[in-house]
Amino acid sequence: MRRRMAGSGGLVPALWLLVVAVVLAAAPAAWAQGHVVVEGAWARAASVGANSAAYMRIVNHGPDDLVIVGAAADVAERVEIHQTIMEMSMVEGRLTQVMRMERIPELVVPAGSAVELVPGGLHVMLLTLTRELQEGDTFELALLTEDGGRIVVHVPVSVLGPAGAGEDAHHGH
Ligand SMILES: [Cu+2]
Repeated sequence: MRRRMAGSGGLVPALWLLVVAVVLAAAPAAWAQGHVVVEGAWARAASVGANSAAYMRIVNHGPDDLVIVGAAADVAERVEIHQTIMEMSMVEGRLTQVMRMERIPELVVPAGSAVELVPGGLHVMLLTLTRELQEGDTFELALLTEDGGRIVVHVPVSVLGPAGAGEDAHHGH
Protein backbone atom coordinates (compact mmCIF):
# COMPACT_ATOMS: atom_id res chain seq x y z
CA MET A 1 0.00 0.00 0.00
CA ARG A 2 2.63 2.48 1.05
CA ARG A 3 4.80 1.54 -1.93
CA ARG A 4 1.98 2.16 -4.43
CA MET A 5 1.26 5.63 -3.00
CA ALA A 6 4.91 6.57 -3.24
CA GLY A 7 5.00 5.41 -6.86
CA SER A 8 2.08 7.54 -8.06
CA GLY A 9 3.33 10.48 -6.01
CA GLY A 10 6.53 10.46 -7.99
CA LEU A 11 4.79 10.35 -11.35
CA VAL A 12 2.41 13.28 -10.85
CA PRO A 13 5.04 16.04 -10.40
CA ALA A 14 6.88 14.76 -13.45
CA LEU A 15 3.70 15.07 -15.55
CA TRP A 16 3.10 18.58 -14.28
CA LEU A 17 6.60 19.61 -15.25
CA LEU A 18 5.97 18.31 -18.74
CA VAL A 19 2.68 20.23 -19.04
CA VAL A 20 4.27 23.47 -17.84
CA ALA A 21 7.15 23.06 -20.29
CA VAL A 22 4.78 22.55 -23.21
CA VAL A 23 2.68 25.62 -22.30
CA LEU A 24 5.77 27.84 -21.93
CA ALA A 25 7.08 26.70 -25.28
CA ALA A 26 3.75 27.12 -27.09
CA ALA A 27 2.47 30.48 -25.81
CA PRO A 28 4.97 33.01 -27.23
CA ALA A 29 5.65 30.93 -30.34
CA ALA A 30 1.94 30.95 -31.25
CA TRP A 31 1.98 34.74 -31.83
CA ALA A 32 5.28 34.60 -33.67
CA GLN A 33 4.09 31.88 -36.05
CA GLY A 34 1.62 33.80 -38.10
CA HIS A 35 -1.47 34.16 -35.91
CA VAL A 36 -0.80 37.89 -35.76
CA VAL A 37 0.01 39.97 -38.80
CA VAL A 38 0.95 43.62 -38.55
CA GLU A 39 0.40 45.59 -41.74
CA GLY A 40 1.25 49.09 -42.91
CA ALA A 41 3.29 50.10 -39.86
CA TRP A 42 4.77 53.59 -39.91
CA ALA A 43 5.80 56.30 -37.47
CA ARG A 44 5.82 60.04 -37.94
CA ALA A 45 9.20 61.75 -38.41
CA ALA A 46 10.20 63.95 -35.44
CA SER A 47 13.31 65.36 -33.77
CA VAL A 48 15.05 64.37 -30.52
CA GLY A 49 13.06 65.45 -27.44
CA ALA A 50 9.77 65.69 -29.35
CA ASN A 51 6.93 63.17 -29.29
CA SER A 52 5.90 60.93 -32.15
CA ALA A 53 3.47 58.11 -32.75
CA ALA A 54 3.38 54.80 -34.59
CA TYR A 55 0.42 53.49 -36.55
CA MET A 56 -0.41 50.07 -37.98
CA ARG A 57 -3.11 47.50 -38.58
CA ILE A 58 -2.97 44.48 -36.26
CA VAL A 59 -4.72 41.38 -37.58
CA ASN A 60 -5.37 38.44 -35.25
CA HIS A 61 -5.91 35.19 -37.17
CA GLY A 62 -5.67 33.17 -33.94
CA PRO A 63 -8.45 31.41 -32.03
CA ASP A 64 -7.89 33.58 -28.93
CA ASP A 65 -8.21 37.30 -28.31
CA LEU A 66 -4.88 39.09 -28.50
CA VAL A 67 -4.34 41.34 -25.49
CA ILE A 68 -1.58 43.94 -25.90
CA VAL A 69 -0.58 45.41 -22.54
CA GLY A 70 2.20 47.75 -23.67
CA ALA A 71 4.92 48.47 -26.18
CA ALA A 72 8.66 49.02 -26.10
CA ALA A 73 11.16 50.76 -28.38
CA ASP A 74 14.61 52.17 -27.74
CA VAL A 75 13.93 55.42 -29.65
CA ALA A 76 11.86 57.10 -26.91
CA GLU A 77 11.95 57.54 -23.13
CA ARG A 78 8.43 56.16 -22.79
CA VAL A 79 6.18 54.16 -25.08
CA GLU A 80 2.45 53.94 -24.37
CA ILE A 81 -0.71 52.76 -26.10
CA HIS A 82 -3.03 55.75 -26.52
CA GLN A 83 -6.53 56.40 -27.69
CA THR A 84 -7.83 59.70 -28.97
CA ILE A 85 -11.07 61.04 -27.54
CA MET A 86 -13.25 63.81 -28.95
CA GLU A 87 -14.85 65.86 -26.21
CA MET A 88 -17.08 68.89 -26.09
CA SER A 89 -15.42 71.58 -24.02
CA MET A 90 -15.89 75.31 -23.35
CA VAL A 91 -13.13 77.24 -25.09
CA GLU A 92 -13.31 81.04 -24.78
CA GLY A 93 -16.99 80.84 -23.95
CA ARG A 94 -17.86 78.59 -26.91
CA LEU A 95 -18.75 74.92 -26.86
CA THR A 96 -15.94 73.41 -28.95
CA GLN A 97 -14.94 69.90 -29.95
CA VAL A 98 -11.53 69.14 -28.42
CA MET A 99 -9.23 66.20 -29.20
CA ARG A 100 -7.55 64.59 -26.20
CA MET A 101 -5.29 61.53 -25.89
CA GLU A 102 -5.16 59.11 -23.02
CA ARG A 103 -3.17 56.01 -22.17
CA ILE A 104 -5.07 52.73 -22.22
CA PRO A 105 -3.87 49.79 -20.09
CA GLU A 106 -4.66 47.19 -22.72
CA LEU A 107 -5.61 46.93 -26.36
CA VAL A 108 -7.67 43.88 -27.31
CA VAL A 109 -7.64 42.51 -30.86
CA PRO A 110 -10.51 39.97 -30.86
CA ALA A 111 -9.94 36.50 -32.32
CA GLY A 112 -10.41 36.57 -36.09
CA SER A 113 -10.52 40.35 -36.15
CA ALA A 114 -8.33 43.40 -36.69
CA VAL A 115 -7.68 46.74 -35.04
CA GLU A 116 -6.47 49.87 -36.83
CA LEU A 117 -4.04 52.29 -35.25
CA VAL A 118 -4.46 55.50 -37.23
CA PRO A 119 -3.86 59.25 -36.81
CA GLY A 120 -6.74 60.63 -34.76
CA GLY A 121 -7.49 57.20 -33.26
CA LEU A 122 -5.58 54.48 -31.46
CA HIS A 123 -1.79 54.82 -31.67
CA VAL A 124 1.48 53.81 -30.08
CA MET A 125 2.75 57.02 -28.45
CA LEU A 126 6.50 57.61 -28.49
CA LEU A 127 7.15 60.12 -25.70
CA THR A 128 10.36 62.18 -25.66
CA LEU A 129 12.36 60.75 -28.53
CA THR A 130 15.95 59.84 -27.68
CA ARG A 131 16.81 59.57 -31.37
CA GLU A 132 15.76 61.62 -34.35
CA LEU A 133 13.25 59.82 -36.55
CA GLN A 134 13.96 60.77 -40.14
CA GLU A 135 12.14 59.84 -43.31
CA GLY A 136 13.59 56.53 -44.50
CA ASP A 137 14.71 55.34 -41.02
CA THR A 138 13.39 52.10 -39.56
CA PHE A 139 13.25 51.13 -35.90
CA GLU A 140 12.13 48.12 -33.92
CA LEU A 141 8.94 48.28 -31.89
CA ALA A 142 7.79 45.42 -29.67
CA LEU A 143 4.13 44.96 -28.82
CA LEU A 144 3.98 43.29 -25.41
CA THR A 145 1.25 40.70 -24.97
CA GLU A 146 -0.56 39.68 -21.81
CA ASP A 147 1.06 36.22 -21.86
CA GLY A 148 4.56 37.69 -21.83
CA GLY A 149 5.13 37.48 -25.58
CA ARG A 150 6.63 40.15 -27.85
CA ILE A 151 5.45 40.91 -31.36
CA VAL A 152 8.35 42.68 -33.03
CA VAL A 153 7.45 45.16 -35.75
CA HIS A 154 9.93 46.97 -38.01
CA VAL A 155 8.52 50.47 -38.28
CA PRO A 156 9.52 52.74 -41.18
CA VAL A 157 9.59 56.46 -40.49
CA SER A 158 7.64 58.77 -42.75
CA VAL A 159 6.59 62.39 -42.89
CA LEU A 160 3.14 61.80 -44.37
CA GLY A 161 2.45 58.07 -43.88
CA PRO A 162 3.10 55.06 -46.06
CA ALA A 163 2.04 55.11 -49.70
CA GLY A 164 -1.01 52.92 -50.12
CA ALA A 165 -1.80 52.77 -46.40
CA GLY A 166 -5.28 54.08 -47.08
CA GLU A 167 -5.90 51.22 -49.49
CA ASP A 168 -4.78 48.57 -47.01
CA ALA A 169 -7.43 49.80 -44.62
CA HIS A 170 -10.18 48.88 -47.09
CA HIS A 171 -9.19 45.23 -47.52
CA GLY A 172 -11.13 44.39 -44.36
CA HIS A 173 -14.12 42.37 -45.62
CU1 LIG B 1 -0.84 59.86 -27.84
